[in-house]
Amino acid sequence: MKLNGQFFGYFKEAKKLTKTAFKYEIPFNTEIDLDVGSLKGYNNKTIRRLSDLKGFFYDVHVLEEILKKGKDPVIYEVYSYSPPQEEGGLCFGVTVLRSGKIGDEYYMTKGHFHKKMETAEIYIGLKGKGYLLMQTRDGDATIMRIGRGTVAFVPPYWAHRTINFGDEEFVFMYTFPSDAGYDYATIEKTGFSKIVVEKDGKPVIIDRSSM
Ligand code: PAN
Ligand code: ZN
Repeated sequence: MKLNGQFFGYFKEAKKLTKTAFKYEIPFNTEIDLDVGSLKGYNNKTIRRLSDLKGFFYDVHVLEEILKKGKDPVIYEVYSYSPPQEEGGLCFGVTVLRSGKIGDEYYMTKGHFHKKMETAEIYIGLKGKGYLLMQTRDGDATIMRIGRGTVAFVPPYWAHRTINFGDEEFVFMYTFPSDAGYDYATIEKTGFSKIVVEKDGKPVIIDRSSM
C-alpha cells in the first residue's frame, strides 16, 4: 500500500513483522476524493455487473432482454482496504453504485448478512443519494435515506443492501471488523421484503410480494 500524508515513525519491529503478524501492522493514512468517491491505496476491487445480479431484480424479463442484446452494464464497484481476516482488524472502503434502473427498479447492491452475525457496520454517505435497506432473519425490515454526510449504523444481525434512486452515482464509505466475513446465501434465499421502484418519477418503497 502506498502511504500518503506526512508522517514519521520508528518501525524497527513492526516492519519486520507486518507480513506475518497483524498486530504489528504499520499505522497509515489515505484519502478519499470526495467529488469522485475514489479511495487511494485500495488493495481490493470488486466489480458487479448486471449478469452478477440475476435473480435480484424482480423483472427477470427486462434483465434477460438487456443481456440478450449483448449489454452487461456495471452496476457497482467496491474499492476496499482489506487487512487479514483476524479479530481486531478493520476493513474499510468505498462503494460506487451507479445510477440506473432495470425496468422500474433502481440499481442496488446484492445485500448480505455477515458470516459472523454479531457484526456491526458503519456507512457514511459521500456523494449522491440512496436508501439503506435492512432486514433481520425474523423478517423485521427498515429503510433509511443516505445522503452526503449521513452516518448510518447497521447493527449486528441485520442484512443490508443499498439502492441508488438518484440520477448520479451514489457513493458511500463503510467500515466493519475484518473477521466478519460475508453471507450472501441466506438473504438471497428469502429475499428482501421491500423493493424500491420509480412511480411517476419518484422512488416508491413497495412490498416485493405485490409484484
Ligand atoms: C459493503 C458492501 C458493498 C457491496 O462494503 O459489501 O456495498 O454490497 P454487497 O456486498 O452486498 O454486494 C458492506 O456492507 N460490507 O460489509
Ligand atoms: Zn456489510
